[in-house]
Amino acid sequence: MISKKLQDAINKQINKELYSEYLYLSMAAYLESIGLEGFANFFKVQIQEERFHAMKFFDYVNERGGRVILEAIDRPQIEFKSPVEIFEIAYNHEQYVTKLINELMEVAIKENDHAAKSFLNWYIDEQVEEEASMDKILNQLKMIGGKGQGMLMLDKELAARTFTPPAQ
Ligand code: OFO
Repeated sequence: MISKKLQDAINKQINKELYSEYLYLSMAAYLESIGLEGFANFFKVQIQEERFHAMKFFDYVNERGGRVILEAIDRPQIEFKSPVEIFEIAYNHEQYVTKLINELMEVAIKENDHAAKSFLNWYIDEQVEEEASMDKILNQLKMIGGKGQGMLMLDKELAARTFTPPAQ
């Protein structure tokens, strides 16, 4: 059975994962509004990643005999200056999520919950990929200066992204 302390900490993280989904959905909406459908597709796929993260926590709390409690999701940012700003925000956000996962791991260590530590290792590894994928596109955007022919090519490339559930 999961401790109350860890259950509450994971419930908070479920809320953060759902917020990530909401933030990226808001970015997809903005990108569609300025005609960058490939960029929007990137975030629509990212939304599915975030839902996967949230549901993995959801199932884990239940599996360990805990209770999932859902809280209100914060309103995400609506307006953005450019795709470069979007990826800066997304990259910073992923670094923030990494910090939250590390804090969650600290709780599991303090609770001496080895099963939870093993479970959380998946998220530790996943965050390496999450940060890298945002950073990669941010760097590409900076290289092409966020405009011109390069933008169209990148938009086309991002249109091809599809969701594959992360390896378990
Ligand atoms: Fe993007 O990793 Fe979850 O929140």
